[in-house]
Amino acid sequence: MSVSEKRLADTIRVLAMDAVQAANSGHPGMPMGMADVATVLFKDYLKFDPAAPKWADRDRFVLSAGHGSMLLYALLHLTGYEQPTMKDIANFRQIGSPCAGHPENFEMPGIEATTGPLGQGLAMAVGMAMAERHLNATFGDEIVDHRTWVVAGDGCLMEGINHEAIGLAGHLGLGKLKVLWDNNKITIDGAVSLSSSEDVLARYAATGWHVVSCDGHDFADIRRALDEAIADPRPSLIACATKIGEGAPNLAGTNKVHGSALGAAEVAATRVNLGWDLPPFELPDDIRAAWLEIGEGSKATHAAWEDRLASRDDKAEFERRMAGVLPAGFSLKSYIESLIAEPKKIATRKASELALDVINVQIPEMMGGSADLTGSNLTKSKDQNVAFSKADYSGRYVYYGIREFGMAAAMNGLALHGGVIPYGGTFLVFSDYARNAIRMAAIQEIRSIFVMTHDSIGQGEDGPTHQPIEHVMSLRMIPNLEVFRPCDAIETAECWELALQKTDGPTLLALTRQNVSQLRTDISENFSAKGGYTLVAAQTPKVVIVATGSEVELAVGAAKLLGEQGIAASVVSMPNLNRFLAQDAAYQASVLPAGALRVTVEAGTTFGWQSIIGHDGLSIGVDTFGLSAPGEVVYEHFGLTAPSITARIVEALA
Ligand SMILES: Cc1ncc(C[n+]2csc(CCOP(=O)(O)OP(=O)(O)O)c2C)c(N)n1
Ligand SMILES: [Mg+2]
Repeated sequence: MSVSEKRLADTIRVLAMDAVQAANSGHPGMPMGMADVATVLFKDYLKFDPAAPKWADRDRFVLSAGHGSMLLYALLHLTGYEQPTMKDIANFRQIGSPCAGHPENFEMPGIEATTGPLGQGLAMAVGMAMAERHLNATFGDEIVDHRTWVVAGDGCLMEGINHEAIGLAGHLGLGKLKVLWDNNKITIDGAVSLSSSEDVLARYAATGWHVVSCDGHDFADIRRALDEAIADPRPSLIACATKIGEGAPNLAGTNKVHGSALGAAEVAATRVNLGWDLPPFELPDDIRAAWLEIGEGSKATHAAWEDRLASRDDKAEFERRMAGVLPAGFSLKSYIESLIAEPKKIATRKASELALDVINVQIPEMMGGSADLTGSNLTKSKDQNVAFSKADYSGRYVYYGIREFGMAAAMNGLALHGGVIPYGGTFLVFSDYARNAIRMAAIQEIRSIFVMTHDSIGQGEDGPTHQPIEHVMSLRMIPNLEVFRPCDAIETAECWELALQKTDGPTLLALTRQNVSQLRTDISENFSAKGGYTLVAAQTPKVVIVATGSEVELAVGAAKLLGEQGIAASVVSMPNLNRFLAQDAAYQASVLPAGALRVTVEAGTTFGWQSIIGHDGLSIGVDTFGLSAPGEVVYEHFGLTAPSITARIVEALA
């Protein structure tokens, strides 16, 4: 190769600088600072094939410092991915260009994860590295043996989630996880020293990581550090000392290059400094050819891998799992029939466990876990008797520890990697801790399944800190997140089935701690799929009571009491409000007939139920924090009993 590494790296610098300048928006400093490290990584270490961006055994590359998105766009373009084109890069941050402000996994192949919320890229990479080890243990070195590389900034390491993520990775001994830290000592406000004086390397070392430092602008030294990292069996933090905005003669090393265009004068000065005389978005032939050659670097490795896969008996099974397709014949039908034969009065968390017992034997790629609440979330199925651990990566149950955010982000990484279907539990009230990862699952259109138990004041004695109030409704506001609150064992099985079938987004199951009666008798179809349906019909009802989860039983009781008073009331179970609101008007009208008083009952905020009751209905719920007492007592206190609900309805009708 005739082009120097410096020149290859400068290509990234110039593209990043010019794209940000054209958009007059973006972050040139990070790509310019990490250009040398990225060049070495892509040239000599990363296993990738731009012609086959979904190649299952490729190394994963996660740009955790997502604000430096131009680094990734430049690399994808230069190494020969179909996208982005130079035109896309010239339209950086504009509508229609896949080169969005931060990398978005659905925009183009080669972007492994959507990043930008600092710290989460690295935390998702932990999940990817877990998936790699699990599939390696299942299918062997021959077809699964790759690394997960991360570029992270000071911000990624400072975020709280970093503690959770590296604790998990260190404990699990994820030696194929290699983090390149852009150690430039600058963040937005200025020097890192303004806000931080911790010994990052000591922290990582204390967590079971291998740490090594290098000069991020010295190609030989970068190679030395990468070689050392690869040789070490532990996950590695490679601290790359860099200068933010390297190449910009006046602004490099300052926070001014973090997040704004360099400006015409500094762009011109940088061109002079780098000896770059071409106009923006034009590349010399020799540089273009050299970068494309780098893109071809793993071609032979990829071809050999395809040959190995082709000769394997388990090829179809491996490909099925990686494609995220459920096993042929997967069904919960006979389990649901068994519930009809023998109805169960159990908590929906227990119903979820029973469903998982049936699901996990049929779907070997299910990977469960809990943030230290296994016995409460009931997330561990009978066949999950081997924990996923350093000693045995074939295990299908993850003890995530008390790391809700870390767990949710790792689950997203597992889902992004593919080949496994992650689910994990905690108390619903702590969904707040995990919330941004839940949101990121929704943005990334991935199948992470969040099992959130103790879903209301019914939680009882632990009191207001542990009793969700606003949670279910606020989670419903996240686009592309399916939120289910099933009312009994049958609906719980239906909701699990829907969660598994949803391949382009996450699902959250809100499940009770307390027992609920089995209410469903008609199992002719998965009624939960419609979001809401008439559970108890009434002839020309005067009242329609819409309820979710544990309150459906109360609604059924209230409807009965109303009937005794000559007031016809139907009951609608609504495990998924958004799904119901997405049904056509005719279906909605059939469930909510005009003229009937609409009442909603949910042991949580009444905010948001206006979408069902309109201006003249009645919403019964809990709009304050809960209180510590046995669950039934708390329900009673808040008027959530069949007689109280009945009285409120009679009053509203008067
Ligand atoms: C969770 C989160 N908080 C805040 C931000 C806003 N933000 C983007 S970059 C940045 C500073 C990051 O510093 P560093 O990682 O050192 O990046 P550098 O300036 O070196 O490029 C901040 C605060 C964010 N993207 N995500
Ligand atoms: Mg920095």
